[in-house]
Amino acid sequence: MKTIAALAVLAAFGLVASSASAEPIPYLQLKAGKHGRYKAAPAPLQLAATGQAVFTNTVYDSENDILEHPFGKPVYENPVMPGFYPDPSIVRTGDDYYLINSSFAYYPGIPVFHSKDLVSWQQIGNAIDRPGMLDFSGLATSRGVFAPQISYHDGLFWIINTCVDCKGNFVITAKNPAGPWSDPVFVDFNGIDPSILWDSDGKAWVTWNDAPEGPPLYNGHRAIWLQQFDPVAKKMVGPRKVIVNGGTDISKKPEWIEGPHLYHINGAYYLMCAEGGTEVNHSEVIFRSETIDGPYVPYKSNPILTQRDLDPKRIMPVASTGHADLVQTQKGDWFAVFLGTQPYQDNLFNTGRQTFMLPVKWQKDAGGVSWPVILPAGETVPVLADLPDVPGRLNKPHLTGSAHHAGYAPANEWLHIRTPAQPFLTVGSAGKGESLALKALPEAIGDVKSHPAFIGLRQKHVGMTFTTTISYQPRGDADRAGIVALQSDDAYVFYGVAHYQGKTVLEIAKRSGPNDPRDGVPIFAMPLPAEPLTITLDVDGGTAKFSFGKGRASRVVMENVDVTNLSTAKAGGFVGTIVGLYAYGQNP
Ligand code: 6LW
Repeated sequence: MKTIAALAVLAAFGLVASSASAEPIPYLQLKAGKHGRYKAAPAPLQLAATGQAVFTNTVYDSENDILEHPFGKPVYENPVMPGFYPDPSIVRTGDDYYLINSSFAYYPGIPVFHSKDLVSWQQIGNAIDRPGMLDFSGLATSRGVFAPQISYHDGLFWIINTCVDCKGNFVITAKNPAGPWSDPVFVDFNGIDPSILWDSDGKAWVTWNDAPEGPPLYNGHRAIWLQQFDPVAKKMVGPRKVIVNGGTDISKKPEWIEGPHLYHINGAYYLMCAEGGTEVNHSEVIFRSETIDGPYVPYKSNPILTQRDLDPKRIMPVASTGHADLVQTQKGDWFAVFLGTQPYQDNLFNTGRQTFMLPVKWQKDAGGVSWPVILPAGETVPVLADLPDVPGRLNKPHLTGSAHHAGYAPANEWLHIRTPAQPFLTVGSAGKGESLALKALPEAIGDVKSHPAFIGLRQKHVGMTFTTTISYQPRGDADRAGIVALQSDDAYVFYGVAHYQGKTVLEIAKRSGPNDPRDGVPIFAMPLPAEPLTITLDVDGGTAKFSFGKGRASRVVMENVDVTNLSTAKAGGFVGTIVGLYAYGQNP
């Protein structure tokens, strides 16, 4: 691997830094819209020549390893939502399905999706889309909003959720799931993963995961709690009670019972939970009770979903499946959405936990009692499954193995690291294309207290290309602007324009842990070849290639660079890689 010392050698490329681009470009200033933070407003603005990084021709492409699709009949592909979309929760009203996910400390938070056919999901908004709703300041990327649940009752959509390390459990409501959502009302209980059951007698009940009564007996000893909820006062009422202690069999020390969802189906209460922790031992289990407050009896054939017993060396594995939610179609069929991962090697994955979906079969036990089963023991999650039989079904295969974005559309998919403290993005047009101008704030990725000038998209597949044309003039040594692929403030890759010993350079830097410098360890630098400069990051599983220039004139500067620092196994946490644009300047 080349080091920063290679600078001088690479100067032999004969490539010299040019000065900043001279032509100012007319921009449209964007103002906060109804549901998004940025929406076009027709006020032209001249960009300041300094302190801004201007990105044009920004394109994201990604794909999974190629599958042979036997298209005998219409199928859909799993994951239905590739990329960092964990802890899915789903609800149906009439012919419309809505789904939400965890988004942790990214902003806007809690993406909201709509579907008519249960397989193609369009993002219609973000439930946390006003900076005043929740403040993610100072939170690591895997804190913030964990495992939200969406439900519908009496003309209103509800989300109940936890803001971890930022005030705890809260509810928000909306008439339209696209928004606007109400400001959070915090509710009085500790723990995480709350979920509401709107019971047929008009009562509402909340289940959640918290510490057990008394001291935990072993590591991972948790409990599922139940309490009534008053939706008018938005307060918990009556006694709270542990309905599952530890998990399916406390004598076996089950770990991390969590993500509870309670359903009232055919006169019985079914409590579905994740068990085993959200890594390779993850699973989904089911309990049943005749009455709301128990006793909740575990299914004898639990778990009803897991991949933990399968050969880890299987081809193209789906792993760590669990944390499911159920939905019933208009025709009465049941489906489960759940999270899973797609390791490219040895449980390494950079894409985070993704949303999968499978049909649910009801299985009768020896006593004639019915239980929902998502996947029989020992079976692998099928990558292809039959399209759900719903009125909105389109009779063609629905494939999710590739993705493409050009420019800033759709705006609601772009994420900030934490709630932005000030606007820094201007979206405008440059020539025929779109330009994204980032004010180079003195807020650094790598510093958890920062609100960096960064916008990014989820890496959705094992192979990804991100390219942009950048115009930026750094003015001091820490100044930089370019592409960042990020798993956390401690684990990221930077590729772009930086400043090194008084020179403007094209740099690659990697941060692989909290002990690495804030701006990462530079692994490559050369004098800036030209400006504006087109730079491309290609990721294939755990390795990356870095190049610049366009078409035939493009040049590879480094390849086979290890980017497993972006994997969950190495970086830790609950999120997935976000790739995007970053600008930092000490003197904006
Ligand atoms: C979530 C827990 C889990 O709160 O991971 O997979 C935690 N399940 O239920 C973070 O997503």
